[in-house]
Amino acid sequence: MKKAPHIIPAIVLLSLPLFTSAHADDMGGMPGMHANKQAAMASHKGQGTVNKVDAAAGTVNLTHDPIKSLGWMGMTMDFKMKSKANLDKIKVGMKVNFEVTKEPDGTFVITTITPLK
Ligand SMILES: [Cu+2]
Repeated sequence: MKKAPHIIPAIVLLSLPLFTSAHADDMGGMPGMHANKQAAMASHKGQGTVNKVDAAAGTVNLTHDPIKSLGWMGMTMDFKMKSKANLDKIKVGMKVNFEVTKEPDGTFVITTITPLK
């Protein structure tokens, strides 16, 4: 709930024990959104603001704008980083550009993240 306050609470409550990613939750009720292979392979560009950086875990919490190529609405969520090294220059409060891809296990991973200029 804290990560994605706009998700319908009933869905969050039902889904939290089963999924760790906010998108696994909110897309569970929208079959087809993330199901096509093109979306799984592609890199999707997003923009957002950094709320939290966990360099040790290699995760970042972002409030991101809608990402049309994924059918995502804007939300606040945790992302795993493809490489922890990408977090070197990322600080809390920064506006960032990022690219996200879907891993075979269904999680969304940030491949690049750069401060907005
Ligand atoms: Cu999201």
